Amino acid sequence: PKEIFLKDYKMPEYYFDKVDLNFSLGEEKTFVSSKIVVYPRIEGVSSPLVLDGHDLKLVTIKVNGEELKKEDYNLDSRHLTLSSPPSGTFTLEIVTEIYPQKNTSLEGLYKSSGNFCTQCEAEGFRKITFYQDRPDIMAKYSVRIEADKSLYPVLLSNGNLIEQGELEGGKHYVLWEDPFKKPCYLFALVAGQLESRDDKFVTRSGREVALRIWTPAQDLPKTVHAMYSLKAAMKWDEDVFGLEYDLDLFNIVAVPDFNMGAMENKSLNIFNSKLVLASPETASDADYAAILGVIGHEYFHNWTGNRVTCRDWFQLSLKEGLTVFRDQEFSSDMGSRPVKRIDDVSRLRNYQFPQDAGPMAHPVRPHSYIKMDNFYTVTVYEKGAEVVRMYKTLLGSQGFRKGMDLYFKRHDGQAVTCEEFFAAMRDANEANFHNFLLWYSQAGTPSVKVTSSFNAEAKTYSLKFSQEVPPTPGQQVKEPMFIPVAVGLLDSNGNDIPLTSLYHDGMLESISASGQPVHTVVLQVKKKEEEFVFSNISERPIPSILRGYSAPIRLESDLTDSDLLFLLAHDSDEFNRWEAGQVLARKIMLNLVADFQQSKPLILDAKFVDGIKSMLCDPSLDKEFIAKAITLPGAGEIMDMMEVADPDAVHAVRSFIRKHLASELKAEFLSTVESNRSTEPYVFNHNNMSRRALKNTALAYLASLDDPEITSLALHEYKSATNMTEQFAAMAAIAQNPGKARDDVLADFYSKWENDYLVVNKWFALQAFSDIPGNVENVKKLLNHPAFDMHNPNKVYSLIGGFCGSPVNFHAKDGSGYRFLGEIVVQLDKINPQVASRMVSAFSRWRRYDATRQAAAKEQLEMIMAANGLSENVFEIASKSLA
Ligand code: HT7
Ligand code: ZN
Repeated sequence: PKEIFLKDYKMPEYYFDKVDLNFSLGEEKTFVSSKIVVYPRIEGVSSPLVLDGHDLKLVTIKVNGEELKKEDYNLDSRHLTLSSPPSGTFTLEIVTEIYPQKNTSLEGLYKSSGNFCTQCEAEGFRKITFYQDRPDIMAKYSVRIEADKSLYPVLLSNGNLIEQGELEGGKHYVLWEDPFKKPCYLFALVAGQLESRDDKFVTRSGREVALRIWTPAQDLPKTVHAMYSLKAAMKWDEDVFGLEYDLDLFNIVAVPDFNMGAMENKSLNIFNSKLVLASPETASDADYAAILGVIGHEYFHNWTGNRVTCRDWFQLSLKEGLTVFRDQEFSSDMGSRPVKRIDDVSRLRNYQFPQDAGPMAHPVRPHSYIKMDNFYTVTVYEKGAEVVRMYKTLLGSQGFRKGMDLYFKRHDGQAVTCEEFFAAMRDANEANFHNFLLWYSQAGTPSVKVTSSFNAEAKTYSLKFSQEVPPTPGQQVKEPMFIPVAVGLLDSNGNDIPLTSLYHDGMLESISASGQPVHTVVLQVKKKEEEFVFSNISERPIPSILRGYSAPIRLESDLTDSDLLFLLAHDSDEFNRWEAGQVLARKIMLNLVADFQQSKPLILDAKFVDGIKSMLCDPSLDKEFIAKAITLPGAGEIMDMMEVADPDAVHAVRSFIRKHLASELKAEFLSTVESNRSTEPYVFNHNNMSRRALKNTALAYLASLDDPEITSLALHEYKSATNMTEQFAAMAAIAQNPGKARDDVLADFYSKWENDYLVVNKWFALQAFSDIPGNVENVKKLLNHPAFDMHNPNKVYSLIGGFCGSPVNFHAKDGSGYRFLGEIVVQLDKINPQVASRMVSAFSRWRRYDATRQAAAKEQLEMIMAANGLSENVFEIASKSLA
């Protein structure tokens, strides 16, 4: 397979002006005719025109109306090349034949539950017709679709509906026209038996936009929350960024078979139904929150991605990092900001940090790829969002908004690079961003150490930083990064000390320009070693460093356990309050892991138990915040901090602490469950979600005791639950312990929900993720369950992805978990390479484990590499993992 490099980017030799597509959808085959107005980049210069095409049958090709002969073009398995096209503007007409019914890769045009739909990002359009399939080719499209009327009564594409009518033989047609130029990855087509929930939104300039959410008729009642989310997102983007929707129609279609979450096609967003359909009985609070966030995300792409798009796929974070940042802010404004920040940082630590420390580590803007689909990663998305957040931290809200305004003013209708975004932020604020662009080009999570010292006589308090960016594949030597570190100082009563001035680089700088007291200052750490000295500090403070998690780094400080407990009790920055508890928990867990490995008895520090107790019983705290604060860091996070990851020891320690807390604080947990019951109907709002989150967390702790009294309590909660959040949590609590109660509740749940495939996926995931020893056998059985289907990505993610998330069973020392995944990957790759490559990623950190596990994982990776007809997707991940 060929590796593609950012440094090799070349402007296209030809541009496309107008594209007319004509689809004739059939049961056996589909005909796609395209008529494209082509013009050369340099007038009068003719060079070969290379079109991408994959799995296409070429029927005819014409230039300026004349059919080309075989000798006028060259066709291979991936390209159609016209060696000497006309030197001026010309029309190119191509007819291809494709087979959507056989397309199990779910990219290009395919069928999902009887309906036609498309997925073109990143390079799926080349599976529809021959085209320059690259995002810097932007054109205006018109799309005519004809199909059988009874089978496909609804025919949708981008833009406005211009015309529709009947045809002979029970067929009908529609004509859509999109007035905006777009790259082909934003093209979409949907055809099928669908119905819509209709609503409208009036933009602030008075444009009335028709909103339609399309699903099969029986699912329509479950689209209320999606419609609410869409309208909230439209309003938020106007309020916060002054960005209005630009067409008269916005369609969302929910499909059950989809490789990712959703797709922002211009005015025709296509969604995985998991991220549209919700009712209190079938969807959890987490599902409701995900729907809000993803509907927002795709809608926000209309400006950040569609109106201003990427020059090439290396720039993916230009649209994805920025749009994730925007959806994070949207969700924060709609719910609780600190809780959202905690969730986002946990996700970064649990998934992105390991990627940044492994063989697939790549910069936010990768330097190369074999298969672009493999770079829709947590680094591009989540770390990319952190990079955007840092601009805001450095410039403030108003400065950031000025930068966004300039970005749109300069680049509306263009395909641009990350430098252009950087330049807009810099120029709008006349800012000096030093070497900030390194965040786009250097991979690896920077490690920052900070030490403090207090000088009572001089009334100064110093913070000394030193930073290190670890080597990553292909990047051994790194330069120091520009790191914004938000800092506050607490006095002995736990109050923020007003900060007035500091010495830095031999200069005394004023912190408070307006004379107003400042409690958090953003230090700009730019060198390998750097000191900042606060003046006018009359007592030794406790520092609160990296408030709000102001940069995506690993921070090591000299805070003692009692400092951390103090911050846990008093920090005004809620993120850092939570963080103090997590730092303490991580320290305790790592020490206990060492004890476990040396067969020493496990003893939990009583102060830690007291800290958890006081959080649990503090009525002044937000309940969801308490739920987060009493939840231990994940096993992955702890393994990531070990020299050699030991899943058994981490699992044993985590279980020990959970049981110990449950037995010490049994009365408190019981009263938490009792006092947080409610008989009111389900509402998706922060207060109600917080109550449910705290109750469910307490119940999960209690269930770790494996006590029959608690099992009855959990069963009572399960039976009396009126919503999925509480019903599922109660089932999960019972399912922690093997036995009859577990078997019964799992069977009961399935019989209740067997007709709702999204709920059945939760049931698969719960069983797959279980740490019951030997669970691989149960998962193998579930592969043959009538509700499982390897062709549906959601089912694969639930059952196989869920299994790979279990530290105990996936990493079983006998290699059974690895063997299971190896076999599945080879099978799955034949059906859907994108999904297979996501699954094979579970092996990528195999070198982190002991020799026995390493050998077992390596064997599977080698077996996969040797498989016949391996896809480029899986090849790239497996080969890089072995390198
Ligand atoms: N921009 C969308 C990306 C996407 C995608 C990429 C590769 C393969 C399948 C895909 N489906 C959707 C989603 C988003 O981030 O908004
Ligand atoms: Zn996106």
